[in-house]
Amino acid sequence: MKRMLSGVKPSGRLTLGNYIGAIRHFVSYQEDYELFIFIANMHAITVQNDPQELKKNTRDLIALYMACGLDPEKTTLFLQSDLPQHTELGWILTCHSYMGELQRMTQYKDKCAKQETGITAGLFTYPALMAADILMYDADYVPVGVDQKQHVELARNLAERFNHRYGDTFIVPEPVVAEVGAKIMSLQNPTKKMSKSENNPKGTIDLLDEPSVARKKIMSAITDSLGIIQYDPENQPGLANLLTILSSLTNESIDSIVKRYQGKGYGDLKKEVGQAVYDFLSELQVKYQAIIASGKIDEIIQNGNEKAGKIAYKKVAKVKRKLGLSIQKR
Ligand code: ATP
Ligand code: LTN
Repeated sequence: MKRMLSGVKPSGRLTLGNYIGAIRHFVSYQEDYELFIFIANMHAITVQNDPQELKKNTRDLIALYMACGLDPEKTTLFLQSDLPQHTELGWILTCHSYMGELQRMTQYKDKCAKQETGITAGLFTYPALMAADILMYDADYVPVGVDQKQHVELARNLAERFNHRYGDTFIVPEPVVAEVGAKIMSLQNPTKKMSKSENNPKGTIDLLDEPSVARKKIMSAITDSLGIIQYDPENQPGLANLLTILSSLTNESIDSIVKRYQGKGYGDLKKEVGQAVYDFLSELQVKYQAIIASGKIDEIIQNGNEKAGKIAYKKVAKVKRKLGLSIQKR
């Protein structure tokens, strides 16, 4: 069975973008792959965090992973910060990354453009840590939203570079980016990604939003004045975003939705999207509450940590031998 790995940062409340672009795919892959899904909390501290909030977001993320359908019996769910090998391998790969390579990462460039002060060195080097997360487990595939593809490509380059210098050590992973929903846009600014750390509550649907509030956000989503229902992300990005959300939540193709809406208005479409979001969130939140109430989160993470930890321990030991960091004779 091929191995697949991915993670999400607990950098805020999970959004519908995280679900559509990432988590729903994880769920569909767990039958056919050996799946490792983790909470990338060492990535969350690349920006300043309130410790209580980070804890809450982390527990919520675990519960939401499961509420979305990840089954700890099938998938290894673990917490990055509990396994020190991630930062260890992260450092080693930082030492194999070039400044120019990291400077080219668009996510870093975007963050630089937005918040000119307070950019940490961690924010700059985090793709090397992400590469460590991936290469540690010999993942064949890495499902991500389109914004993360470049980081997986860096992981590929680092794996090849390392293998070339020291002999076969890492599997060269492949990014898997879905065709529909790889980039859900802000409802208020549809040329920008819907993002959990962005402070624009009207543009973002949180998975823990009150369903009726989420429906209102859809009803007031920015569209355009053309008045024609068609899928044209370039000229009608807001409308394309709504079509993508509906298609992702109902599994009806965008083409078929567009056909159904010939001669109808944006208001009708918004109503249907709003209802789909309302139904989805209502059902998800019932499951989320049950998981929180079950008190099983700690045990699930401990089990996942144990399983992942064994692999991580072996991999870092191998890397250290290859690099000449271990001096014991074997
Ligand atoms: P942040 O705002 O803190 O950068 P984020 O909301 O962008 O966070 P991440 O933790 O970086 O979320 O991403 C987790 C996964 O969700 C990644 O695979 C990412 O590509 C995907 N993802 C995030 N936002 C979206 C979006 N708007 N549309 C589709 N996929 C998304
Ligand atoms: N950097 C990613 C989260 C992440 C990840 C990973 C995703 C960290 N390590 C390994 C896939 C594989 C993000 O910000 N979304």
